[in-house]
Formats: sequence, structure tokens, C-alpha cells
Amino acid sequence: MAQAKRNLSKALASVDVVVEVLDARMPAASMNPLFDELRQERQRPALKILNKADIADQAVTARWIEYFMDNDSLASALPMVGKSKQDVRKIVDSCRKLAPHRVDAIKPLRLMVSGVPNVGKSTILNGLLGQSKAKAADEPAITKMITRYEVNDELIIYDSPGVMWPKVDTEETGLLLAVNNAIGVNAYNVEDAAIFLIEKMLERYPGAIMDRYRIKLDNMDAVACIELVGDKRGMRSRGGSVDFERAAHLVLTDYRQGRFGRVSLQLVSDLI
Ligand SMILES: Nc1nc2c(ncn2[C@@H]2O[C@H](COP(=O)(O)OP(=O)(O)OP(=O)(O)O)[C@@H](O)[C@H]2O)c(=O)[nH]1
Ligand SMILES: [Mg+2]
Repeated sequence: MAQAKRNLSKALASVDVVVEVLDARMPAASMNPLFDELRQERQRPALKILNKADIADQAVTARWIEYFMDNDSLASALPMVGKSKQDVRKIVDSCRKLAPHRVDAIKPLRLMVSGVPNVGKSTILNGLLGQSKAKAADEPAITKMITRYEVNDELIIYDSPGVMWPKVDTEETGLLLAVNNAIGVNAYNVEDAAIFLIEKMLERYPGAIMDRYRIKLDNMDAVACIELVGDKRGMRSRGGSVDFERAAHLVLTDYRQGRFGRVSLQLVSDLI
């Protein structure tokens, strides 16, 4: 851990702007406070990318952008749809504004793309590079080592996937990371993650659940709701009772695939 920290701090010395990819549906949980601390120690600016904005709650994302702009004088923030070429093109322009002195072949702009697993780093990197050089898949930690890409004489991009381990400081953060597939399946309980997800959704987006599964909620709690979903989909174990684990998998997959529409699980007000 201490060695990893030293390596990262050293790497940051030759980086002008950190492109910090966050999940717009859980911006604070997908941050790495240690990395942020090292970056600020080195006085490096960051562009905070709120990725997956297409499946996040627009009003909530707008509040997060405001929050990051107000609370970090070295940072700028952008909502992003990683798969949109048009959106990704805005990244380099925004980074140039954060490091206006890095303008030519003698002083090329050096960016480092960072982010916890599954936030969309490879997707964004592919967009930045203009061709598929990095693997993209819906599995945590597929890409392992730091890679340097010389895009042109004036632009160098470092990919740093392996160095951004998520920091699980509270149970809530752990569950958010689990629901968003940012930690390995062996590190959490699928049923607990699904119950957490449905609790949040019942509180903020009950309509999205009713629409997706064509069910009435009548003040039911998350466990009853998941059971009803399993029942409606005919997910039964041998004895005839609902297979809760299968139903839990189903709601998690539906959320991860964006099938509930625009949903954000973390609000700025959750931080206080
Ligand atoms: N809806 C939506 N999905 C996205 C977006 N960006 C990436 N994804 C999807 O999110 C999943 C993870 O994307 P990757 O680019 O592989 O993420 P990564 O951060 O490189 O993941 P690791 O290499 O595992 O750390 C893939 O299924 C992508 O298609 C986006 O803006 N919107
Ligand atoms: Mg990747």
C-alpha cells in the first residue's frame, strides 16, 4: 500500500491534468480520497467526469457538477456519456483550460485517466484515442497496467486502471460500489446489494420499479418487493418458494444495464 502510494505520487509528477472518471450515479462513492489527496499535494488540477450521465438523474448530476466546481479550486467537472464521441471530444478542450501552459511539442499536455473499476475508463480512453486500443467490458479490473499513449506531438495520455482501488470507508459506500459493479462479486453479498438498491429506489424512484415490473407497491419494503418481482417472473426454487437470489440478480442487472431509466443512488445531500 505504501509502495503503491509512492509510485502513484511519482507518476503524478509527470502529469498535467488528472482525468478522474466517476460514475454519475454515485460520484462520491466512486472517488478515491487517497488519490485526490496525492493530487492536491502535487497541486495537479483534475477534470472530474461524471460518466454514464445518460442513465443518471439529470437534476442530481447538475447538483454534483456545481458541488465539485465550488469545492475544489483545482478542479473542473463535466457530465459525460462515454460512448458519445461528441462528449468525449470536450475532455481535451477542458483539460487544456486547466493547464494552459502545456501547448506545444516541447510542452505536450499530459493527461492521466483514473477511476475505480467499471466507471467507463476504457470506453472514454477509446474515444480519446480514436481507435479501440483499450479493452472495454462489463467486468471489474480488466485492464491491469499503466500504459502511455502518444496521441500526437501535443498530447500524451496515461491510462492508470490498476492504481485506482476503491476506498470503502462506510457500509453505504461498499454497497454503492457493489451495486455498480465496481468491486468483485466475491467481496459482497448479492442479496444485501439488491435490498440496498431497491430500498434507495423505493425512496426516490418508486415509479421506475412499478413501470419496469408492472407491479403495485402498496408500501411494501425492499424484501417484499424483490420477492414479488421474483414471483412475477416465475423464479421459483424446487419447494415452490421464490428464488430470492435469482430475483436479486435480476434487479441488479436491470439497474446496471440502465433498464430503470435515469436513476442516481447518491445525492450531494447524502454527504452531510
Ligand atoms: N450507459 C452507459 N454505459 C457506459 C458508459 N460508459 C461506459 N459504459 C459501460 O460501462 C461498462 C464498463 O465500461 P469500461 O469502459 O469497461 O469501464 P472501465 O472503467 O475501463 O472498467 P475496468 O477496466 O474493469 O476498470 C461497459 O459495459 C460500458 O459499455 C456511459 O456513458 N453510459
Ligand atoms: Mg478498463
